[in-house]
Amino acid sequence: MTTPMLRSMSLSLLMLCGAAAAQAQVTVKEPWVRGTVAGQKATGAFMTLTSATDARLVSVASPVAGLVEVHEMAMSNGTMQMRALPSGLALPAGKPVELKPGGYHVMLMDLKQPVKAGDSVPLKLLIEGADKARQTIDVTATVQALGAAPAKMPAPMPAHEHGDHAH
Ligand SMILES: [Cu+2]
Repeated sequence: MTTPMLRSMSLSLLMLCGAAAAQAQVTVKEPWVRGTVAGQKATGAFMTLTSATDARLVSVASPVAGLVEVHEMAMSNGTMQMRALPSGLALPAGKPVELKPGGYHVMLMDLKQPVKAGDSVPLKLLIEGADKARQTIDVTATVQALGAAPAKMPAPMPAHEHGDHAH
């Protein structure tokens, strides 16, 4: 007995915005923020971004944090380190870009107070299209408990407590 296979339709990239003033059309999926404990001054925000056209995430702002940066993680001399992306995070047309623990993330620093599971954290994403047109996207991220991380998180991430963090 064979299982009928659905042929995956070849997704020709349906650009919703043709000629008209091309605001980069960006979809934000499952935004969340890792909860913090008392005294913790930094945490990460995660989501999946898909832009219909080539664009980049230039910066992020949030009222809960004094400073917000877009970070990447990379292996350096055998240790996982993170650093700010100086020119933002590229969002290639039609390709989901995942921000997740252990990978790209939005770094919320100088937290004004702990963020607890169930809280909502507003994030304002500044997106720049290939034509340099900028727009902001308001996102509400839900805080998930500190331990609720997907497995890949490199334990409590000492770098997130600043330390050797180079800004
Ligand atoms: Cu970071």
